Amino acid sequence: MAASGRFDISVHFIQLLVCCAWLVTNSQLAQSAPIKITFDGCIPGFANNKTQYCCPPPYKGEIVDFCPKRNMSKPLRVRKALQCLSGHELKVYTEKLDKAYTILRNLPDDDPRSLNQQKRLHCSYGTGGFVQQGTDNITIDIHFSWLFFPWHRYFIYFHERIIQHVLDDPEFSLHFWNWDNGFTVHKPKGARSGCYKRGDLLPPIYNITGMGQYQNRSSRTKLPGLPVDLGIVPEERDNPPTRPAEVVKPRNLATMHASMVTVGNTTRGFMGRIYRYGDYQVLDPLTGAGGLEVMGHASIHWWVGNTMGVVETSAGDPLFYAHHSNIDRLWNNWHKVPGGERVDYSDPDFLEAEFLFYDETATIRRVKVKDALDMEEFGYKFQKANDISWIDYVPTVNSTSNSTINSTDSYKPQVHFPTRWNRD
Ligand SMILES: *[C@@H]1O[C@H](CO)[C@@H](O)[C@H](O)[C@H]1NC(C)=O
Ligand SMILES: *[C@@H]1O[C@H](CO)[C@@H](O)[C@H](O)[C@H]1NC(C)=O
Ligand SMILES: *[C@@H]1O[C@H](CO)[C@@H](O)[C@H](O)[C@H]1NC(C)=O
Ligand SMILES: *[C@@H]1O[C@H](CO)[C@@H](O)[C@H](O)[C@H]1NC(C)=O
Ligand SMILES: *[C@@H]1O[C@H](CO)[C@@H](O)[C@H](O)[C@H]1NC(C)=O
Ligand SMILES: *[C@@H]1O[C@H](CO)[C@@H](O)[C@H](O)[C@H]1NC(C)=O
Ligand SMILES: *[C@@H]1O[C@H](CO)[C@@H](O)[C@H](O)[C@H]1NC(C)=O
Ligand SMILES: *[C@@H]1O[C@H](CO)[C@@H](O)[C@H](O)[C@H]1NC(C)=O
Ligand SMILES: *[C@@H]1O[C@H](CO)[C@@H](O)[C@H](O)[C@H]1NC(C)=O
Ligand SMILES: [Cu+2]
Repeated sequence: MAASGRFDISVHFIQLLVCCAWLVTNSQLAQSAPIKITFDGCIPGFANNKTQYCCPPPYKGEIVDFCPKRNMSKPLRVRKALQCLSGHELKVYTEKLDKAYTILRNLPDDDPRSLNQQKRLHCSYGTGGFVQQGTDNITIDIHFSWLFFPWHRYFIYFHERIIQHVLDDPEFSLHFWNWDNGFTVHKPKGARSGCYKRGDLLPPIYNITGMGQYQNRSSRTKLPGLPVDLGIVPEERDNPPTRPAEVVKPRNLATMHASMVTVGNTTRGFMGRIYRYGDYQVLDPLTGAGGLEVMGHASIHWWVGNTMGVVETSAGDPLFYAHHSNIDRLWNNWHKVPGGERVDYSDPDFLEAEFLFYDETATIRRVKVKDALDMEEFGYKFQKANDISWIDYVPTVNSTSNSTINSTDSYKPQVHFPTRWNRD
């Protein structure tokens, strides 16, 4: 960040005045450049010691720039904590998920809005399937770097729009799996709309056999009353132990405290490494990711297991989107945790990085990281939840995250596919 400090102020200034303006000059000035994605020349990716075939279907239309813009005459939609939905609202939401995911599962396989294609897009972005625009063979991963939070914000936002479209329900919101909160507490005095129930169990509405949002998950998820384990570490990912509540509950708190408060008290510690044009993707989360991405986010993927447990299929489990809705919420709330240096990167190579996504009309939209940073522009907010449980936690047990994250930025270049492939 230091090297580009000179440009930070001006870029922020321009950003305030013209959201969505396409800056063309700063990257040359900074003698570096942002990463840009093209779907052309998509190649098979590589993950979990296997070649992964997940390129998007051929696209003939035009790519249309997209910038989220809040409609000021509408209230913000509220993404709520799943464990606090009840009665009629719970029933209606359960039915909406069922209908939406049944439709998405049944769309033709080459429709980019189908659940299968959304899964494959995440797979391409997460296994080195795309090559950086302007390079021959430098592949991209949107994990383990500063791209993690903004990319996933856009990804689930477009997913939400696709669901709104197929349900013809513009108010549909991706309610979140509040897995970070293991404690039911009394509503604080004066609090109105918050959720103060524990949320660290598998959300029951994603576990109804026969419904569209159901997925066969690991044997751990079949044990009623077993809380999630945020302490599953990379070495355990293929065969995570099932640890009981008395072990995981205190450690989950310590892990959230580390990810959000201590390890996460700097931009690097929370958001992950700097990642510019020409940088190689890393395969080791511990050298690139911020605290929450590894200890919290990844542990949940491994705890749920089966399709959710590996990058090439995780976005094929509808629970992915409720999980990432919580990640999106935690990014937003991180800025408000007291202490430390809690600002997003302001480096132009971060702000100007570009991604492509399919919208609800199956049009490819080009988006920029800088337009993802103000969440309210997307037209939603999150219900308040019991974050104070881990903010105020005084560690008495070791978290997993404070010992395993390596925030040193050096890493080994890794190129997996020296030859170009055609679309699979
Ligand atoms: C990766 O796959 C190759 C070939 O399929 C195999 O020989 C090798 O043992 C595998 N490595 C690991 C770590 O599983
Ligand atoms: C903004 O919201 C209002 C009220 O729902 C609606 O009438 C209007 O069409 C919206 N404007 C845009 C640009 O979507
Ligand atoms: C569900 O997943 C488990 C592994 O967790 C597997 O053993 C089982 O065969 C799967 N069941 C079905 C119906 O696919
Ligand atoms: C999820 O559903 C399965 C199948 O109905 C059931 O066996 C399991 O106990 C449920 N999981 C939880 C956590 O209740
Ligand atoms: C972050 O926390 C660590 C210890 O947990 C401390 O040494 C460091 O000074 C803190 N950094 C900031 C910017 O507050
Ligand atoms: C790591 O965990 C230990 C034990 O919980 C704690 O004493 C220490 O302060 C933690 N370090 C950081 C950087 O959070
Ligand atoms: C916590 O971590 C520290 C440093 O890594 C270690 O010395 C200590 O034994 C650990 N404590 C527990 C209870 O595991
Ligand atoms: C962190 O990564 C750097 C660079 O890859 C390495 O030199 C260092 O030993 C690592 N530290 C730990 C604790 O693994
Ligand atoms: C990648 O491209 C560069 C320059 O275009 C070339 O020098 C290098 O050999 C290529 N690497 C591989 C592994 O193909
Ligand atoms: Cu991901």
